[in-house]
Amino acid sequence: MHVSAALTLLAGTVVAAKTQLGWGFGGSAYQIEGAWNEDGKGVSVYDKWFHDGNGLIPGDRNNPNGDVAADHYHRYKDDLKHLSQLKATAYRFSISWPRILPNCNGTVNEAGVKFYSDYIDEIIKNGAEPYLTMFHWDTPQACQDRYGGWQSDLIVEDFLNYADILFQNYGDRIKYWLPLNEPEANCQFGWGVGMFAPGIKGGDPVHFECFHRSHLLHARIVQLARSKYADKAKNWKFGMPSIISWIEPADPTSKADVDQANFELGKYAGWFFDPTVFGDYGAETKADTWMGKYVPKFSVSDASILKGTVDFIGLNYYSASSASASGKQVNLATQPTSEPWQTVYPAGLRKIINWLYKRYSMDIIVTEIGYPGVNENVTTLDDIVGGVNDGWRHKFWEEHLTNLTAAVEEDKMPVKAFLAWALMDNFEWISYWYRFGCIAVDFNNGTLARTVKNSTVWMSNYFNTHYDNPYGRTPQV
Ligand code: PSG
Repeated sequence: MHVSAALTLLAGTVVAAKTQLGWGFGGSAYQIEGAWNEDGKGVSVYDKWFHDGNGLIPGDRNNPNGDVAADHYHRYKDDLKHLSQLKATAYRFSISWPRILPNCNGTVNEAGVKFYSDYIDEIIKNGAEPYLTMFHWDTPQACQDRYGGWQSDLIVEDFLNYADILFQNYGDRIKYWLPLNEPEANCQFGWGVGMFAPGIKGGDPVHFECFHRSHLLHARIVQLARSKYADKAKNWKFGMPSIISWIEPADPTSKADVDQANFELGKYAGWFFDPTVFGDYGAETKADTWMGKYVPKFSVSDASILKGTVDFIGLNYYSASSASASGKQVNLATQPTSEPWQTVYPAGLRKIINWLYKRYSMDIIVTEIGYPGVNENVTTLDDIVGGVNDGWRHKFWEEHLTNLTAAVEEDKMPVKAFLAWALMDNFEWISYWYRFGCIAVDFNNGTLARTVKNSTVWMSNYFNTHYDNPYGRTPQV
């Protein structure tokens, strides 16, 4: 049932009510907060990783790390004012686990608990619905030192205790919970390949086992919420944001290519989302020659607690590729990007939404989507990395939002929110070079001054003319 079908009579004119769809921005603690050792915060694996001199790009700014980042920890009140100024209705943030439990031994840092309580109040004051991410990869270093972090089942009990603290302290104001952001990427980069903190090169067996553990942990967190906080949890919504690219058949008229593309989509969706919806990895995941070798089996009891532990599919959409039976590839890119792993393909947003809905029949929330800018050699649309007159990002939003609206209005897809990555320029895990922010941060001369990018003003206008606020919050500032 679409709200747009409803008609309201207003002062003699017929006004069609618009579809309700939340919109706003996202961010993660390590990438923006800074204040890495303030107010009782413990060391995270990323603090140690960069302090030890890892992850540096030759020739990049001197020893980049998240020690200061965008200094959001000190400037959050001013930063969050942009939400009301831009009339955003939602904001996704992550909690730094080591601010809450600095030593991984159960001792709570009350200053950390208070910081995020004030933070949530500030989001709400600015009229936005808070989406809380419990974990965006900044594991306490103490958990790594004690038992190898995500390589050990001991992390499950520690994390459950952490989640319980968050439910207890923030459950009166938070409805949308994202326990783990892209746990597969965390496991792959941190413990499998070892290119991100803590740099463990455990290979495929560790990567798959770590992700399997993440699924089981997610299930236990939701189980805890629904048992211990049953009353509130009736209104809570859980999701597991995962990055999934659209895969296009190289030749859409070839059945073999279509089957191949579907198989490849299925193996990723079946790895990331199927366990949370159906209680098991997907058939394609198990059949894949690589994944099939490593995905562990869920026991009958594990499967029963896993099944149904998400209320929406959390889609992080950044990229697309092609697949074919013959190995032929087509280039889908519609515009340049400074990220080597990104292919900008706006039509893929509409297609992946339809594909996911067909598989899961569930609400979909775009939990991340964004564009890092282009480099100085490509200036025809007036955009350089870090620029405010960001024509390329404007094109990026305009084409993706056209596809979003087609999915919602024409295809009748239940997309409930769209969270642009990110609120502000930030530390992109290795460098400040990639500027995903909707608000520019002046890292170049160190002032960290904020300026709203032109494309963001355009996006705000687009959402406010096309969609209604589903959350019923209004700014109190
Ligand atoms: C993006 C890119 C890769 C893995 C994961 C992401 N990769 O290297 O292929 S997801 C997402 C992440 C957020 C980043 C954003 C942009 O959750 O923290 O800032 O990508 O890279």
